[in-house]
Amino acid sequence: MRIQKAVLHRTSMKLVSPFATSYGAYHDRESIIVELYDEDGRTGWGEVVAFSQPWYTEETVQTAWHMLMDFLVPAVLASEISHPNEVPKLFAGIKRNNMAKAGLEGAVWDLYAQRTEQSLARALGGRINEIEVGVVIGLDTLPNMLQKMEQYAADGYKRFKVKIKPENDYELLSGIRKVFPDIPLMADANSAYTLDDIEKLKRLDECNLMMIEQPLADNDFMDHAVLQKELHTPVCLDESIHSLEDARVAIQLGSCRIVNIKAGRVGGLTEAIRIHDYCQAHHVPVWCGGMIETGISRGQNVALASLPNFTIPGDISASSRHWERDLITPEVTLQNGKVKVQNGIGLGYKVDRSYLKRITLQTSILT
Ligand code: OSB
Ligand code: MG
Repeated sequence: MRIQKAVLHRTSMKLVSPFATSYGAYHDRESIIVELYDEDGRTGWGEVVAFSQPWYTEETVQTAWHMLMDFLVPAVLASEISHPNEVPKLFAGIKRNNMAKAGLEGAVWDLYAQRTEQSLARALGGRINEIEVGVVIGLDTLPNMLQKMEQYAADGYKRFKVKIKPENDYELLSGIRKVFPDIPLMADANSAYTLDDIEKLKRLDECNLMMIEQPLADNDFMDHAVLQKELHTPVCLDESIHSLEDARVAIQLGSCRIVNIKAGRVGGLTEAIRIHDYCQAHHVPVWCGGMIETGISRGQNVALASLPNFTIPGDISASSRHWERDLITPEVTLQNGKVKVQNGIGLGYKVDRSYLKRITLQTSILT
């Protein structure tokens, strides 16, 4: 296929409620929606999941816009592509900027699935028809977090992740355990600890967590390995894993026992599948992380999580978890705590163009 045209939409959507992590709180979500046209007039959709500030990775919406405009889109427009796994090779001379790359590569996957008349899930190698999912509760007071958990449990969520930080961890988690003694529960620190906090982290073993996600800094493979040896609770790495190579280092060093896969963070679905396959071969379970994304990225996550080694429910909540109205139809919904994998051709969700127009701040067309 040849990509004839790319349209970049810089958007902003308001969250239904503020979302707080150890880094700070979000009220609005800026993103870049990528729309690609092939030579037959088909359109494929992708989403850049970088945030407005570089707290989660080094990228921002603004850096991604620059990378797409000046390097990545021109590389894709200039090439004949027979399979989306060729897209990372087109970007081989462009270092990192994984989220910008993934936004474009995701749209090529959508086009490829359409051209080969299969669902995105099937094109990626997915097998199952519905996936188990979980929900994330941002940092807040214990009573507020408990109230949210009651509400999400009533919605059908069966796995819960809570954000923690050193000033708010054991009390919070043991408080949750008093009310929900057996619920599948995990905690995400977003790198808020150092190895000096090891005694604090060891105490969390009492809370019977499925895992603790990214306790230490993103480049701290060695310290995570030391920590994992001391903890009964499995460590899961999120921010540390930018590539298959990072996953290999983490698993070989014993830095984690579980890997969180986000296509955006690793440069696209192709690399996500490679990490999935490597983890599967090494008996390391994976799950699909979330980025407070619109339905385009959310829909890709649903497809990705249908691969066989995604054995732990991911942060793939319903559209309504973050949005009053999502960018896709149908929206992602829960049925008995599960999400159906779309079996229509391509992404399987339609982009709501009139809503896209309403949330767009800036558009750019490249040919
Ligand atoms: O660390 O997993 C994370 C959201 C934004 C940035 C980083 C993370 C998260 C989440 C997922 O925890 C929240 C969601 O998408 O509902
Ligand atoms: Mg995380």
